[in-house]
Amino acid sequence: MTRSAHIDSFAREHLPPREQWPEFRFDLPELQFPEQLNCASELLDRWVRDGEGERLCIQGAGVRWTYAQLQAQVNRIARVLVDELGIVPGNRVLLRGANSPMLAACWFAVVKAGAIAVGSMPLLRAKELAQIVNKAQVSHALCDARLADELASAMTQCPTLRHVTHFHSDAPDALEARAASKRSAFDAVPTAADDICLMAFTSGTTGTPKGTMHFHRDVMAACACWPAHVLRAHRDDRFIGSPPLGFTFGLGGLLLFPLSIGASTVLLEKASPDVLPAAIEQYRASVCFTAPTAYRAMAATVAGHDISSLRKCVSAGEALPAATRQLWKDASGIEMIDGIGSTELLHIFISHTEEEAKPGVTGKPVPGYIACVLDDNLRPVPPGTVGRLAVKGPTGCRYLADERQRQYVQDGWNLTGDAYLIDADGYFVYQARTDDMIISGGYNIAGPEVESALLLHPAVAECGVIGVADAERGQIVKAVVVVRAGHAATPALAKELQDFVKQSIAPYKYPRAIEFRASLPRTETGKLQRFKLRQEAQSS
Ligand code: 3UK
Repeated sequence: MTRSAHIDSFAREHLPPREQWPEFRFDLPELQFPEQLNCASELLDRWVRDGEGERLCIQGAGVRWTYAQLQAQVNRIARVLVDELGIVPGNRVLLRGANSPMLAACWFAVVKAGAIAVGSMPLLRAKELAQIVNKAQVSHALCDARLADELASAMTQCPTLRHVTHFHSDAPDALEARAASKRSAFDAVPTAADDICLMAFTSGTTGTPKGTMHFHRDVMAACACWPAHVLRAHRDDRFIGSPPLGFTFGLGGLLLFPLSIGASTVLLEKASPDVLPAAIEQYRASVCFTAPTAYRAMAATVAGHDISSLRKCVSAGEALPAATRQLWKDASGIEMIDGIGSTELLHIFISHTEEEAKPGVTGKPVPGYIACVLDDNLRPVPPGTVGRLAVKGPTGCRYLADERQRQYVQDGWNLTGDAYLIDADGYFVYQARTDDMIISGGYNIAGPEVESALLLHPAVAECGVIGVADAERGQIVKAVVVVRAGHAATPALAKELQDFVKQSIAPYKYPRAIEFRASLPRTETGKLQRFKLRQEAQSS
């Protein structure tokens, strides 16, 4: 066994007890990893070593780096971390900034130096930052100078955080200036395959953030499964998209996966649906990662742009409604790849290739993973029956010192909190988050199914469906609807929408209440916050 390279053993000591780990499976030949593995070195240094250093690697924020240039920058930053900031293997380093080449270089420098990269979302406020920093006992932060204030105010409540270094700054003590004076050679710390390299926090809807911990091996496993077997991009592809690198959807899709095949990536600070089509045109991007609502919004605007370079589009984070798949196909000619992933499992574990796409369903287990649908006693349910989604594979949930480990992992299965069924063809069909199922008049109703039905109506731009308390039925189905420009939010439209739903799905599922709004509450990762809609319905 290769010994851990971690000198600071905090993360290892706070892994869940072994008996609470999920079962890990390494069923594919490509999932056999050496005992000593540094994923930063595997993903980056390998190309330079193999004579591919001149390949384009990363673009954005006015930067265009080859693999060799990114490696040189990473090595200089790693020298600053180790020689000046005193980082030792196993230390937790907070990374904070909008997506950019420099943020990516910081991620690689931290991991190459054997430390642990702790991602954060740019919009987090001091209170949330302090929760993460304290939970992970973060000692150092690398922070975009423009986001310095919120971290500075968090620091007053963060005794472990000793060093904050800013980047994207001309200041003499900024990371750029310090790195510029360093040598561009740095040997990766020879970490063990099961040393932790990454902590990703997931907020959920209630309670304090949960920190998931991933090994160097997990990063390589994520690259070996979904990207190789489902996405099937090639080395001349240019990746682009919106999810932040602090969200594992973005970290994988926009950084780890392109580098794992020697392709290039475009990291944009702003990649909202109003600017993404122009960026695709400008960079001639070919593989796009974003959320279902963004594809829906872009479907209306891409006509004005040359997006002919685009050949693969990935949707994740939320269920992809059939109507959105069709709208995007009509607008771009591209059949989307949908995939469900989670922070706990690092990336996508159920998905489908373009050829296997089936509207309204997520797909089948990605090679390397197995999945099933279980009842409340963790017994498999027959096809067509709704139950709890359960997954096993080479990656899985290990929360940092958290009692909620016992909820996510039971009997060796990762239970994602999603209600699913398996259809007659073996496809996994998303129903709702388990907590979001609506029970009305004795029927179980999945809000997203009603949303999908509403989204087929031309007047509906976006919608969210929840259950609200009702004396007679327990709950009734309520739809909160944002109308498309040019349509009036009238009682007549509400009636029309109700009739429209009754015609496409079982009539008992129709929304008995409809409210029109200008926008819906969403997380920074684009997820609809149904709990907020519920809270608002309760208090009104
Ligand atoms: C939901 C989906 C239906 C589902 C993520 C890709 O979203 C990611 O991670 P999170 O931890 O949330 C996980 C939960 O989000 N979900 C995600 N994708 C889909 N539901 N269809 C989908 N395609 O409830 C899941 O349990 O924020 C997604 C890659 C990495 C990720 N971290």
